[in-house]
Amino acid sequence: MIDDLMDIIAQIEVNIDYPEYEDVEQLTTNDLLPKTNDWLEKIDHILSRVQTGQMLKKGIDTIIVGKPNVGKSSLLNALLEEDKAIVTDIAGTTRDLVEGQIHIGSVQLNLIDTAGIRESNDKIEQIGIEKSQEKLKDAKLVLLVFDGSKELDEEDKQLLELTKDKMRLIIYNKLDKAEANKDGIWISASNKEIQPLIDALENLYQNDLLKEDPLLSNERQIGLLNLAKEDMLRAKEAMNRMVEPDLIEIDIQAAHDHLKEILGEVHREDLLDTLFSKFCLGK
Ligand SMILES: Nc1nc2c(ncn2[C@@H]2O[C@H](COP(=O)(O)OP(=O)(O)OP(=O)(O)O)[C@@H](O)[C@H]2O)c(=O)[nH]1
Ligand SMILES: [Mg+2]
Repeated sequence: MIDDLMDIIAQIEVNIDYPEYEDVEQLTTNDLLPKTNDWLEKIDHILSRVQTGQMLKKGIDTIIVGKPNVGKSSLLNALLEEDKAIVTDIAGTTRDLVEGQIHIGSVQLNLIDTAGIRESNDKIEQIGIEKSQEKLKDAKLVLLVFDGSKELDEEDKQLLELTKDKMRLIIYNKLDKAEANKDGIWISASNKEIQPLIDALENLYQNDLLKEDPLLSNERQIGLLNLAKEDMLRAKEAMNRMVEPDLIEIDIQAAHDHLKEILGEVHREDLLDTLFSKFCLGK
């Protein structure tokens, strides 16, 4: 990420700071607009990585959803390796939310077991179902559980529809009394056979995005990054109003300074190295 930042800074310096390289007087709005768009895109990219990093630190809110009796609480217990939620063969056992945390590699999942979603006349169960639906809205990841020993029915299909815009994993439980005849993750929660799910979770959150990055954690730096974005947006807006390039450069310069502040203690030397290696400045 530091490389990405230095890249933007170096590019701005080439276009704005270093008249020897390109004649500043000749830079027109037409030249600057595509460049500014490009810088904005890069800043947004870094910001989205920062946000992902922050989310991973706090944990990913993961909701276990499904009809009653499919084995949601059994799955929670298997994941937690602890009998935290009550499991019975009575549909509608879980009424309140049951929560627990697990770690998959460096990623924390905040698990929430919920009341099975169905039409119910039971007042207490109905409140539980409403809580499930409320939690579903905020959840970042959905573990949608079906009973693999049965055909999907209308209620299952409604849950597929309800969660279709969410990041989700489709899980078929009770593999011990079923055949894996559909695409999905097949497990047996009550037998603690959940490795395919663990593997799927690992795959989901395993990419270089998540590698430790010193920039991901620092609130001050995130603030500066947002300021740089505002400067760039202002520059872009000025371009659209056909303001003098000189004035537009003031905003770009401000963005540059904010980005450089993020680098803080990173040595000036490194920056020059990047400049020289990328643009052969001064050679
Ligand atoms: N054969 C088999 N039975 C299972 C499995 N997982 C759960 N069960 C059984 O299914 C029944 C319901 O399990 P729960 O975990 O309570 O199901 P739930 O989805 O939490 O149900 P509600 O809380 O009512 O919504 C229990 O009798 C469990 O023992 C499994 O992998 N195989
Ligand atoms: Mg339950």
